[in-house]
Amino acid sequence: MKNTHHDIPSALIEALRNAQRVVVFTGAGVSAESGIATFRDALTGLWSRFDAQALATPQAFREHPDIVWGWYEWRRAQVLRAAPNAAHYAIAALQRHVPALTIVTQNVDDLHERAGATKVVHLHGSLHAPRCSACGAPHVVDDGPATVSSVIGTHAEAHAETHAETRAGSNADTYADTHADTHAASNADEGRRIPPPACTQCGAPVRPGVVWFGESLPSDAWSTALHAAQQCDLLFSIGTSALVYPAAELPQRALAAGATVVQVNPNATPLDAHAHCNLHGAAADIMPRVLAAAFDQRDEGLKGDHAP
Ligand code: BV8
Ligand code: ZN
Repeated sequence: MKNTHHDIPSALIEALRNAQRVVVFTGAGVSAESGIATFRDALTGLWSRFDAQALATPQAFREHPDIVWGWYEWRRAQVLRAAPNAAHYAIAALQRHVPALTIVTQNVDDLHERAGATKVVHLHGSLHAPRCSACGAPHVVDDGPATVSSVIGTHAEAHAETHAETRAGSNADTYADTHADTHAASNADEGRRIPPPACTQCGAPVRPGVVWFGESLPSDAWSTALHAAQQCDLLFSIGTSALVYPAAELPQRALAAGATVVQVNPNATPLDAHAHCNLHGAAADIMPRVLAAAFDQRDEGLKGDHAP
């Protein structure tokens, strides 16, 4: 795609202006500039501290509920302290310009909603929807200040606790951070073991309201996302490594249905070879420029300030 405005290819600007149905498909990278670690980012990614794929499973929760619940509470506390970034706000603004824009996210945070987006489709659930692991009853976690600060261990406590666990040699360490010593020293707010609360209806352990590896996606979320991808004129794939299935199928379904597919990611992914346009950069930098190039200029044109 040639010619640019705000360094955005003019063909993309035209496609977005003319699109009736758009899908914005996001992954952990769209929340990176809000300080939420991505799974695979080599420096800050959660994979490097934990074997996230082992923690994000029903088996890990069955065998080590305190480790898994503590990890999710640590992540939930991070989200409570985070704020939406410019990418979330630009995507929410796009939703107000495009006749039908569906946001489909793999993320379990609520930053799209907090930026003003509506009807966000969560393929992998939410950190804010814990439920009973047995009867499924929704559970409300007390988020008083004491709870949030108790989840974020102090540097010394977390370090001492990790050392004690390591000495105890519990087999849970296969799930805990295998480099706890070094990471605890470099990360004052490392998570800790927290026993999951008991369901107020049946007493079974409460679990995070997310989709774990090996679990099916919520059928209504998946069918809504699949339908939107197959019907859209244009799909943005933003901040995802395109490795987790079946979510990673969505851009492929859009391509197969004849849509224009645009990828926003500072790194290459398997989608690079198939997307019509790869914008290699940070979402918080690129998405505001996409919005400005496509709609601010046309608004200016309408006001007569600048001919489009
Ligand atoms: C299922 C919730 C079936 C928990 C998550 C083929 C078909 C179907 C299934 C499979 C299949 N092959 C393998 C499977 C199994 C598995 C799977 O996909 N495994 C992978 C590892 C190969 N899939 C499943 O198990 C799924 N279930 O298929 O069920 C079934 C059928 C019958 C009966 C039973 C079951 C369930 C998958 C859901 C797992 N749960 N999350 C939690 O969050 O803890 S997925 C988890 O990974 C997160 O949601 C996260 O979103 C995702 C990681 O993906 P990304 O979002 O892309 O994040 P990542 O860190 O990888 O990448 C970030 C990107 O951002 C990078 O590219 C980086 O460059 C970029 N970036 C960084 N900074 C920026 C940026 N981009 C823009 N701006 C920046 N500033
Ligand atoms: Zn219950």
